[in-house]
Amino acid sequence: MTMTEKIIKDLRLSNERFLHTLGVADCVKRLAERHFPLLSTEKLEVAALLHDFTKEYSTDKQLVLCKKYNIVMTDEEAKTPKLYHAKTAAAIAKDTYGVDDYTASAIYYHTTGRANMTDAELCLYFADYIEDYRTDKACIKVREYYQKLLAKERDHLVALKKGVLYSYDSTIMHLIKKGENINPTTIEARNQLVDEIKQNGERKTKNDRQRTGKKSK
Ligand code: DGI
Ligand code: FE
Ligand code: FE
Repeated sequence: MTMTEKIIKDLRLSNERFLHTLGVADCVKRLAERHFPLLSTEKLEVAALLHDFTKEYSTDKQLVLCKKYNIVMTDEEAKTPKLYHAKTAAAIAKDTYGVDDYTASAIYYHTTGRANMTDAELCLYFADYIEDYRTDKACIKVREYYQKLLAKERDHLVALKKGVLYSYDSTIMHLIKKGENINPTTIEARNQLVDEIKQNGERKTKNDRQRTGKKSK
């Protein structure tokens, strides 16, 4: 039995969550092939299959796992049970399935994202948002925005980064509307991408001006 077959057999998820998980596994491979061809798609597929492994566990069961694996949380995170599953799933991925730290970190940050994400973190975070089985409006909008950018941007990495930024904005606005707290990691991640995209744009404009001989204002 391969590792992916074993994980699929071990998953105890509702039908909807199971389909979402398969959707993420498919999407993460496509994202990696497009943007980061050197990444191991096998490892990413394992991360995708495990990313919501504990999502449907009760809060109590999650807390038991947090204790078992010495998962460190800020007081604020501790007040947000929706964030637990990413951390507990990452711990199980390492402990039970021998996933390496680099890959487990993609599971750990798949809900909040973080500033300066690794290539694997970017792929899993975004695949979780835009995979084909996601049908809510916000996800569809992010998916379509990213697809449009792929057609428009010469550098496809810019399309990915802008897509991720749009997803952060969407999540933050959704949480505000619902009167929920916002994890500072997501805010930091959002601000870092805003800076990165701005600097990228300025560098490109400068290079274009140098190529065309046009003076900058
Ligand atoms: O597990 P999934 O449903 O596939 O997706 P996910 O891991 O991105 O979790 C999404 C849920 O997490 C959604 O209900 C919003 C919630 N969430 C994400 N970031 C924050 C958050 N909730 C709070 N309160 N604060 C956050 O920063
Ligand atoms: Fe999740
Ligand atoms: Fe998910």
